[in-house]
Amino acid sequence: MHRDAMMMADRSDDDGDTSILTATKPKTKRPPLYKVLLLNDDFTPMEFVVHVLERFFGLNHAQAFEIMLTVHKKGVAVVGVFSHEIAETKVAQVMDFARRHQHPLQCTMEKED
Ligand code: TYC
Repeated sequence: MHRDAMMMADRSDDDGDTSILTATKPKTKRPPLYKVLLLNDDFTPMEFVVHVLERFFGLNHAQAFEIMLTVHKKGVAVVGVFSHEIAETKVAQVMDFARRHQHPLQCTMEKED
């Protein structure tokens, strides 16, 4: 028997096509987003927090005052949602500004679900 015929003797599917097609979605995964959180404390002046929110988060005075009050009453609030890099920059800007003014204001970031 011819060599190839021998090899094919017990294989009906002999063209290398296993007939298993795996459908794959073109993955265009969006990068994760991060919440920037502002934490309450007993010492940072309210006006300073309002200024921080206006300066670094582009909020108008009324919006900034409202979020400051939410943090003051509830202990924490989301002040914005950003890419990882932008969130890191905002946190660093707030932390540096608070440190330079000797206020214990804390700002952190957290991955969105
Ligand atoms: N609790 C502060 C006060 O009574 C005000 C404050 C608000 C501090 C928000 C921090 O993230 C903060 N002076």
